Amino acid sequence: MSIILRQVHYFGILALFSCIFLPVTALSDSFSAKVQDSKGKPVEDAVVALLPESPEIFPKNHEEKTAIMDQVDKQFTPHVLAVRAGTTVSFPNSDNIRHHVYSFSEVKIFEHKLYSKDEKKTVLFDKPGIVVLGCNIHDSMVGYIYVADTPFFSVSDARGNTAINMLPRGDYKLHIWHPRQKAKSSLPFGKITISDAPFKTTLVLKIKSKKKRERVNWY
Ligand SMILES: [Cu+2]
Repeated sequence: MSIILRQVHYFGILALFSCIFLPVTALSDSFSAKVQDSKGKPVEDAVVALLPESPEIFPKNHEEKTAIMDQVDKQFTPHVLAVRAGTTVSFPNSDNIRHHVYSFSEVKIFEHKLYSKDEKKTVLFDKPGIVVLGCNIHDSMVGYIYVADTPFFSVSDARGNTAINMLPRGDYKLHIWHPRQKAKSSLPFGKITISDAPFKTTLVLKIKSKKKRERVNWY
């Protein structure tokens, strides 16, 4: 296992504050993690997903959601997008040139042939898994969509920070994924428990060095 988890529990003073200031009906709390490489540098574009151990923890009203995977300066933007299964993703083209977006990934195979700025293209991602995006015209374009089997996920920012708020209390399996990690699947990390205090942790992930935005085939 190439990941080391260091948990920092904030019981004690924080728990005391929670007891004093939170209403008795508060049934959720927050999770945050800092993702680092083995040298302690922040890792951007890592997906952290929390899968509830009890299915009843899922929010009852799952609204249809939409998300955007843009194309800007011949790059997919964001580089990594995370969505819940059942989400429709829009693929606008913000460049003044045409793109030809495709995926050969088993999770969702599709193709939007050459299209320009004013055309609207969408895809429904109904199965969980990892989708690799490419452009037939521009080989250097590569993007990823992580389709999560949970509404509880976050993608790390440039400082390696992830945050998930309004988490129902309970036990979760923590998964982490990054396009340049060595393992070929989302890594199950272990269990965490969300109780009556913010849960904070650091995740150390061994990834390949970033020479360029090379294509990594996940299908
Ligand atoms: Cu293109």
